[in-house]
Amino acid sequence: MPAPTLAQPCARRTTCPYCGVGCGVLATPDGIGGLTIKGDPDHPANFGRLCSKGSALGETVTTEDRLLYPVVAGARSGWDDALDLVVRKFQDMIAKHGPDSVAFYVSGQMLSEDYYVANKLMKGFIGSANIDTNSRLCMASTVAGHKRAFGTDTVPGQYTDLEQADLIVLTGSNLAWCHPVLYQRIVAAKKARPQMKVINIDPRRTATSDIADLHLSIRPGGDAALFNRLLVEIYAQGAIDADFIRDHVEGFDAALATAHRCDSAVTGLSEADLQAFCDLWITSHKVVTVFSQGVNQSSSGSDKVNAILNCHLATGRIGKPGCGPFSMTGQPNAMGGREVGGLANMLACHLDIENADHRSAVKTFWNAPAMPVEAGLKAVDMFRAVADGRIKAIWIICTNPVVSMPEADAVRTALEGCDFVVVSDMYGNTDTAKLADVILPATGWGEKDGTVTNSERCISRQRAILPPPGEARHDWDIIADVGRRMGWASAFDYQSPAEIFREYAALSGIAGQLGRDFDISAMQEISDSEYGDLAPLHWPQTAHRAGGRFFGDGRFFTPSGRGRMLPIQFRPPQSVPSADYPYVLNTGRVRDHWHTMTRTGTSARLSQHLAEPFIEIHPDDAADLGLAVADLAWIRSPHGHAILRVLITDRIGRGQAFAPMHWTSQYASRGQIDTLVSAHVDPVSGQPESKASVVRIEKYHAAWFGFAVTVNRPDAQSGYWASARAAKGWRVELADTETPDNWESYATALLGHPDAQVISVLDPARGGARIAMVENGVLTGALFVARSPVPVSRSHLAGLLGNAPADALAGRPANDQPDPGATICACFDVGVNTILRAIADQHLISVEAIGEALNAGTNCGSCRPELAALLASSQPQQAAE
Ligand SMILES: Nc1nc2c(c(=O)[nH]1)N[C@H]1C(S)=C(S)[C@@H](COP(=O)(O)OP(=O)(O)OC[C@H]3O[C@@H](n4cnc5c(=O)[nH]c(N)nc54)[C@H](O)[C@@H]3O)O[C@H]1N2
Ligand SMILES: Nc1nc2c(c(=O)[nH]1)N[C@H]1C(S)=C(S)[C@@H](COP(=O)(O)OP(=O)(O)OC[C@H]3O[C@@H](n4cnc5c(=O)[nH]c(N)nc54)[C@H](O)[C@@H]3O)O[C@H]1N2
Ligand code: SF4
Ligand SMILES: [Mo]
Repeated sequence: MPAPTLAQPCARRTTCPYCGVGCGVLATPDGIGGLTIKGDPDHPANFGRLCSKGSALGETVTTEDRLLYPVVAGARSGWDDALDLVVRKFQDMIAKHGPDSVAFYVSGQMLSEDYYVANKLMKGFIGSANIDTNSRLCMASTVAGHKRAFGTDTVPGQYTDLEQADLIVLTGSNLAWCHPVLYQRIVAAKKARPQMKVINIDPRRTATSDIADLHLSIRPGGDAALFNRLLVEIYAQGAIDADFIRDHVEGFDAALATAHRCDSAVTGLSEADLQAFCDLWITSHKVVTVFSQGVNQSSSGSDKVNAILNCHLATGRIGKPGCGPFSMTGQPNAMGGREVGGLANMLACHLDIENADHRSAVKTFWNAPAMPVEAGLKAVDMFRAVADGRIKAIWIICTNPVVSMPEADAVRTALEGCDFVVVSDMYGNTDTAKLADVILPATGWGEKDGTVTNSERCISRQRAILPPPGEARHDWDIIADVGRRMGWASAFDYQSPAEIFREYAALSGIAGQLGRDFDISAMQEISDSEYGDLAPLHWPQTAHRAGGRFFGDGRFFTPSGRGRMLPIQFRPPQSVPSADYPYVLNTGRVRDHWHTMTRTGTSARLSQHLAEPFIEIHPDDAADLGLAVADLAWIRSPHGHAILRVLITDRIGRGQAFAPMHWTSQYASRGQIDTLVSAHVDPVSGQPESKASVVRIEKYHAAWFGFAVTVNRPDAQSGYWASARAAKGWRVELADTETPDNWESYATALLGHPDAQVISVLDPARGGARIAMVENGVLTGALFVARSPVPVSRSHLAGLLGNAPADALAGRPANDQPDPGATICACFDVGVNTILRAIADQHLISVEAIGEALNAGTNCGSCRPELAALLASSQPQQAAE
């Protein structure tokens, strides 16, 4: 571990902008506009570790493609004109149709200060509760579950519980890829204490399963039934904590009776697996149940959460070292957004919109002219209201709903038909920004100042290190400016995020007096310089208390002060497979991309791990569908269609499929997965069921397949294409059902090198073509075409860009130069073939040995689960490329 000193004299401490682990980062300007990045050894989330995404942050602060000035109706504008237009349009709508005719759709990636100001403007001043956030797609079921059980939305424990537990149950969480540093903390803890056990519950096997002593391939949606079964077993085996229940819990009898009536066969798990799970849970005294989107993104998400919480309440395994339910937050400030009241059904500081005392306290504190009395529209309903014209103006900040909302094509149509759409983003070319009347350039990570709260309630500073590019402004500043222009000068007269933070901390003190848990009033008089230097700390922060766990003392925030167990009935996913749509489509994340790829897509290193949108299907299903390795397939649902590369694997069950959520129209012709996903929601939380839609899969009958590399961004027009950054340019996969007349002119249009010397080898009889573009003696582009997926070495060709074109048309390295294959270790750029060769030639038998031989896995460690899988595979996998 690095020494706990700053690595370089001018390194600044900040926080990673990706996942909810909330790692501390040391960022040092490199003098040429970029940053060098290291993990902060003193941050309590990561103690110096970073994953592949965090390590690559320096590459993503490029100003390429950034939006540098406001855009109105497609043309450059000044800030005054743009903001005056926003104000005029919003005021017009409000005057004509009332405050509920406008809406804000915001994001768990805004800093708490940005978020607080947006919420204040909408709820206190515009007077509507129509502000909702992408956290509705992410955490809403957990929020609802926590509030039902605890009377408040609180994560009871802290990260050290993961290290102290005897058993960690990971359900609906691919921690190895989505919270990699926490995963590594668990790996290290398990190594130090081999008696520690891990259970992974996920319909498919993932990188996370590698650490599991038991993997349960649960039927999609089965979690509530599984935890109901556990509750029954807990009771049957006498493992309840009778004192804790008597003194601190209500609803036990009803919860148990309902659980008794639930049939655990719906989990699809064998009796032996069910029993093994229950026995291990019951006999391990310190249990942490980690849950994430496999639980939340379900039409029974809130019930799944409460089924889990029931088991922890019944055993008193909550809020004690090594014990508790642990919801992993996704976004860097998903938790902060919950604290500032970003959801349409909440007020700031864990106060409730539907509670008259809470409303009036906030109204008085803000000196607010108007406060809504009931919850606003939740994300899915909000975009439906845009579609049917109830909402006539919407401001979308820091999120890309045309890609990330279910039934995404309907969201697109809704925004196309909306009278007035404003988008604040770092980039002007996102699928959502392209539909905006006004695009406002926002500063991004590395340029802005504020706070975020991670999964364990730790508040950390993000700090500005680089200057804003062009005319970009901070989100809080843009929103406050609109508030002032709307006539509320003093309420939005903020000069700095520190000032906003003080106000927010003061409001939390009032919330504390009203009996709420979120109280950081100890910081309400923090000075600008103290705020500047603020070290990470856990809430609450009051005169009496600093951080710590909740509920171990049996005190809850319900009216009775007791924790509530709920009777939970199993409900299957809403979409039911049929003859037309026989497969259940599960969706989620890959290791090196972040959501809609606006930032990770700019990094060549992060784009090499999985360079193309894909769909995992079982080998037997592939055989039924006539699909072979590397074929393309049409995926159709009742809502839309996509074309994806087929990845045949027994990690996934029969009848199921899995596809990543990341690809957008910037990177693929038809890779947007949310066009397929149904907008069924959980009735309590309003969270969409993003993990269980139904689809049909059919072979895409390509007349030809192609692969190209180019130093320019490719202008792909074919029926299928997917592009990714490479070190010196781009790589692009291609296919179409029609064959172009002339490959050379096709290549010129695609690769855009009109003056290049063209070297080509054409084989019309076999439908093949190999074309290289050479300018000034170096390779600037190459295209390979064949009737079946082209078997050239992607990484080798991408590496030839900008070099002498000697053997480019061979498509493979010469015999004396081995082909590294697809990147596994992003930090040291080590490919799968290199690793497989080293395992075979050097008889490597451990991940550590691979590290010694090749460096792979020795920096961020994100690829260690894949290295383990490569070691474990008795038949080394065929390289993905
Ligand atoms: N690399 C990377 N990391 C990220 C992100 C990213 O975009 N990229 N995004 C961040 C965000 S915002 C979030 S919310 C988190 C999400 O983090 P996770 O929730 O860990 O990630 P997902 O891949 O969405 O889904 C987790 C798993 O749920 C499984 N699953 C599906 N249905 C069920 C079910 O019915 N029951 C159970 N038990 N499991 C099921 C899926 O197969 C999947 O493996 O990741 C955060 N971290
Ligand atoms: N099918 C399916 N769909 C899903 C999910 C799934 O598992 N499956 N997961 C859901 C979940 S959990 C989540 S969290 C969402 C995420 O979905 P989104 O929030 O739509 O995804 P991002 O790509 O993170 O979008 C953030 C946007 O904000 C911009 N941005 C970045 N920083 C800033 C900033 O400081 N200010 C401003 N104004 N803009 C900024 C980025 O360029 C980007 O356009 O997706 C959801 N959708
Ligand atoms: S685990 Fe990775 S993505 Fe998450 S906060 Fe840490 S460095 Fe960032
Ligand atoms: Mo999320």
